[in-house]
Amino acid sequence: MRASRVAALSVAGVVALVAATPAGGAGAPQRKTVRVLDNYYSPAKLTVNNRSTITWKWPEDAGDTHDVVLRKGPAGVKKFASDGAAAAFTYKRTLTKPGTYSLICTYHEEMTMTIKVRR
Ligand SMILES: [Cu+2]
Repeated sequence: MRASRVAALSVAGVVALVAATPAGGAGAPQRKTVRVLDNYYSPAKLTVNNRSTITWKWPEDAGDTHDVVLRKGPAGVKKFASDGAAAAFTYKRTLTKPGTYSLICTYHEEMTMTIKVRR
C-alpha cells in the first residue's frame, strides 16, 4: 500500500517526501509520563526526541509534597518550576532545546532526575 503510493508520486513528490524525513535527523516528538513518588521520580532518567512533552504525574492518594524544578538546562532554556503538590496534580513541559536537563525536588535534595533531549 505504502510502496505503491510512493511509486505513484511524481519525482518532485518523492523528493519532498525524502526531505521531510531526513535520515539520522530529529525524531518525532514523544509524550512521556514521569511519576512523582516518595521520594523519587520514576523513571529518573529519560532520553527523548526534541520537542517532546513530559508530564509529571502525582499519585491520586496523598503522599509527601514534591515539586519539579529545573536546576540546570541547556543554554538559553528558561528555568521552570512546578507548584509543590502532595497528590492528584500534573505538570507538563515541552522541551524544545537539545541537551541535558537536571531537575530536582526542592523539598528533597536527593530527589533528582535527568532528561536528555536529542538534536
Ligand atoms: Cu520531593
